[in-house]
Amino acid sequence: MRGPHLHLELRDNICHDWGVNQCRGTGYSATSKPDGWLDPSDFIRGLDIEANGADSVIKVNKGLPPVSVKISLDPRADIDKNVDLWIFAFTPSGNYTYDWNTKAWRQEAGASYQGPLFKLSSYEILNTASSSLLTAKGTYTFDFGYDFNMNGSIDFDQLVADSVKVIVK
Ligand SMILES: [Ca+2]
Repeated sequence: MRGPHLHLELRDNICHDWGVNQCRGTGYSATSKPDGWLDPSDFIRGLDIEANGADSVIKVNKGLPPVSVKISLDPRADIDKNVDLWIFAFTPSGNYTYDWNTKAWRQEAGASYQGPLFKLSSYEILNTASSSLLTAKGTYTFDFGYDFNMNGSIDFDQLVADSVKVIVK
């Protein structure tokens, strides 16, 4: 009888999944997802927010270049779990929430979306070429996250979140 154990697996572009022949090495399993082993990907709650492809901070001059803020979701094992989803913009002219239902920014607080978590490839929530949200100089912070207690409040103890900052000079 096997006891609980920790399995560490390293992956790259060639060795990206269970049972890939090139991955054979110490600890390799010939069986896909053997009993008692967990896919390491299940521990990675994928979400991302970026501005012009940058993950943490970008500096731009006022008006140029245009700024595109995009989000993506790859919740893997957490897919379809009910969540409060949060998309915020903290700006020099106030705080905004991106309403997932209307696909527009609003000034009222509250969740962007409530319901089952879904997969989302790159999706643009702001483009300054067609928005007046990011026209003044200053620091803009965009937060994107979700929590698993669908109650309309942010539950920080189970919040999965990412953030990007845009500094307009
Ligand atoms: Ca909540």
